[in-house]
Amino acid sequence: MLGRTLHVHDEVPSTNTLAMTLAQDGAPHGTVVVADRQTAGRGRLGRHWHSPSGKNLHCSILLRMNVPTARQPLWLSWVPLIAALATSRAVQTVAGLKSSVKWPNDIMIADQKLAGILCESSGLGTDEMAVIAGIGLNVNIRREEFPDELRAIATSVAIEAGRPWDRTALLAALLLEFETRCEAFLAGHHGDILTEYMVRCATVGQRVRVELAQGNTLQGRAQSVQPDGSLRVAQDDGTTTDVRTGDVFHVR
Ligand code: BT5
Repeated sequence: MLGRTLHVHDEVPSTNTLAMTLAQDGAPHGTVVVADRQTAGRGRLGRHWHSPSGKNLHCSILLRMNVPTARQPLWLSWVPLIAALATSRAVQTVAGLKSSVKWPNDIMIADQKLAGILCESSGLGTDEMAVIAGIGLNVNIRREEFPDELRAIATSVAIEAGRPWDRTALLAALLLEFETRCEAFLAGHHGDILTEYMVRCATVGQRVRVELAQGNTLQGRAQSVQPDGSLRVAQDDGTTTDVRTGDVFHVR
């Protein structure tokens, strides 16, 4: 059960970093690390995650599952997508707010980022693998409290709902949504999760610009999310590319 072992801290550099250390020391499946504040909260590609005290949810969930080596790449591709789906659903269940997912794992309300996800793993090569799903969800931060560079591009549950929300209730709902979907995925209900993800994914059908890891860019229309979790983009020259990693921008 996710959260049966719970580490709660006032302040850590990064819940993901602490969760990875705990994983390497043998922490059990479902261990959750929560911190009120992060002094070095991390986004993808070394980016910073703004994590002030007393406002938002910063948590990292350790998934220690037995996944046959051949299926591990698929599992690794899907954990961030499942975490995004679970976060979006939890916000809707608890606060009644509809959000969408920008592929692969940004949770958005009207083009502003409500939550972000950073997944990290270790232990490839054996059947037992440890994946850390780190989730940063803006809960009670007010617009004027965001630093200048985030004010126009970020939002929070409180901004959208017009009142503060209980971070613990959101965490509990998130753990439940995440657990049921991880189990369904590993039990073979991959197609159901893909369908659910596609329904929430605002990227499908959009014109997109994708900045790829190697510094290349491609532009076209996002057609679908593929069973392997990649985003299929039909480019303007008629070719089709399945994007596995990259930063996606919705283009108007
Ligand atoms: C992410 O990266 O969106 C992943 C964020 C994961 C944070 C969680 S918190 C718990 C756990 N422990 C960690 O150390 N990390 C995880 P990326 O897609 O690279 O987006 C990063 C970008 O989002 C930044 O460059 C900013 O533009 C923006 N950003 C930073 N802080 C934000 C915030 N609080 N709300 C919205 N946008 C933010």
